[in-house]
Amino acid sequence: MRLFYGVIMQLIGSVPSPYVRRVRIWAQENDCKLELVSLDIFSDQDRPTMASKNPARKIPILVDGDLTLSDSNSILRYLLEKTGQPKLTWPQEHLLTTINACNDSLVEMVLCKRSGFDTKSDKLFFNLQNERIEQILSFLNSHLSDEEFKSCEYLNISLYCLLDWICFRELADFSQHSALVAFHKQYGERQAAIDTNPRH
Ligand SMILES: N[C@@H](CCC(=O)N[C@@H](CS)C(=O)NCC(=O)O)C(=O)O
Repeated sequence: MRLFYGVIMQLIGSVPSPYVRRVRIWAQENDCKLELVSLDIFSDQDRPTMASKNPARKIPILVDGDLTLSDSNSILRYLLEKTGQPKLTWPQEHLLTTINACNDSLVEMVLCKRSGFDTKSDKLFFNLQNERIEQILSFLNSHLSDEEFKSCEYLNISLYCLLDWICFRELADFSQHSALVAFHKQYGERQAAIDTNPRH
């Protein structure tokens, strides 16, 4: 059955972004054609393109004909509906929000580092992010075998993108969490993970 026809949807984003990568992997795994418009979102040249599509000035952005959507969570909900697939259950939403919180904290820390702050210094903002990141990684490590997690493709994809981005950017150490290490290695063998690898 041909699910997508007409104009090909565009995904505005960048190759390293873990949020963009989630959508790309999901699309590849679900035979959903997306054209990636790859931007350097902090460059003077590309920033206006992003800003013209999303006042929040964040990626990913999906353009499907007249419809523009931002935020990976909304984009995924839209694509699930479009392909006639069930929504995430509430426990799965909770797990996704938890993965997002860890990812968001890491994005904030990267931006702080790029702004010249010492993110290891004993400051409330950094302490809160570091605590959240550590606690969530530990929580996820012990919930990988939960049925809610295992049965949800998008949760698997989102966690993989988070963990692989952590490794790629050397942002945190999860080597003591053996379930996360094994999951990262195993998911990384999937073709969609290989095809979206930001290292090449
Ligand atoms: N909640 C958003 C987060 C997206 C996000 O943080 N994207 C980053 C790139 S990985 C971004 O655009 N950052 C630009 C900024 O914070 O100014 C989502 O799920 O799409």
